[in-house]
Amino acid sequence: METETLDLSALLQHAADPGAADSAAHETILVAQPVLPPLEDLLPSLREIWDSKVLTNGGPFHQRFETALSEYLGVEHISLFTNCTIGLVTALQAMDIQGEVITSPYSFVATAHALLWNRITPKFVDIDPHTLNIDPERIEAAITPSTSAIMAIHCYGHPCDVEAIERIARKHGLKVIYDAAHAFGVRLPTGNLLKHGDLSVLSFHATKVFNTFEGGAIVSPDARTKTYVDQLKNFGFVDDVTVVTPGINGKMSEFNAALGLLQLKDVDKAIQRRRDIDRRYRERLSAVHGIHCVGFSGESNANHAYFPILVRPGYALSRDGLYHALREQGVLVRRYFHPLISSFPMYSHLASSCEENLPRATEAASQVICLPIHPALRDDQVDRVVDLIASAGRRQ
Ligand code: T4K
Repeated sequence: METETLDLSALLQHAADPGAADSAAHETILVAQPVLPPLEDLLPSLREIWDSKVLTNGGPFHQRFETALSEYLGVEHISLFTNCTIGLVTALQAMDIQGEVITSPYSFVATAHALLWNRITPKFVDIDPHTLNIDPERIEAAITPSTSAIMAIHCYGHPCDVEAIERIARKHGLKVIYDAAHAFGVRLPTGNLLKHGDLSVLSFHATKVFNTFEGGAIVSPDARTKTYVDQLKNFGFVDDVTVVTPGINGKMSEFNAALGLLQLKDVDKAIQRRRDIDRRYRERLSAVHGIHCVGFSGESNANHAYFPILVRPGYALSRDGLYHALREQGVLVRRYFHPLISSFPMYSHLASSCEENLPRATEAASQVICLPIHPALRDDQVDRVVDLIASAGRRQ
């Protein structure tokens, strides 16, 4: 994701046994760490899979997980996917999106790549400086006769201004696809976030609030759309001899589905722990001059997928200065989402990629650091991260 190369297995080994590699080193604190059920709890499901030898293609665990997930999320029509990226590529196919799509440059690169894989041109629009989501006020000016959709991201799990986006979409006859990779379990005070737009796409990647190792899902508004999405993720088959559309293989395997079914049991507890960590960071960081916490405290409907801070000019170090200071101490923070997608070579030639068009996204990408947040993170580790940020700021 970022340009530095990570030796993940060495990293994880060090995190599990920090003293083993270097007894003098500080305990490594990862930015994210997956929640896993006790292995024993998964074994009966694995035995069932081994006995039946049904490994994929919509087997019993796939069906059970899909049903359980739709109940948990409060949506009627959901299709499991192998990951969110293939889900995004498929969502664009399902809506027959072509030409130009308005999107945010402040996201993981998969958002825009899904457009390129469909030979769609992204049209980057600046973000709202408070939410870091696409700014609806900038969307209308970016619409051209070639625009067919808006692809908005609920960045860090903070909901987009869905009402405003949908008003614009209706007025101009555009589709809306939400990249909801970060938004598992997020609710709006006014209803279900995942029911907004034409389609929403979730990620169940290892680093997410809810994981199936790899995985994802598309939320559809009605049974007809879900059926089409299901055909698209299965090569376009409707029965064993009929192919109606050039589909892809986006199916979730029985292993991932069995894990997902089990993971649902503890996800609320995991989100609650994230909420406590979020609150602790905010309380303690409020005393550190120049550090701004994105979002706000006590968001009861949030999932606390990430804990982004902005390192502002009032802080004694630059963003990169703090980033390196923390990493030197074993706190493996990340700069999600720096660099902006629009600066990558396959996008930088686009007129909408120029910095003058994206001043707020450019500023956010130059100031952001995502601090560690995951359910296994202890209070003393949170305090250590905050103390390091406070003391690095004082030392200069
Ligand atoms: N849209 C948006 C807005 C997204 O953020 C993403 C993915 C997508 C779409 C596409 O979703 P998927 O197709 O992946 O379902 C990570 C993830 O790979 C990526 O899924 C995620 N967004 C992105 C924001 O971050 P990296 O390169 O930062 O991950 P990595 O391997 O450096 O892991 C971060 C930390 O997590 C490590 O320090 C250790 C820990 N970790 C990671 C893995 C993979 C573990 O403890 N265990 C693990 O298995 O990209």
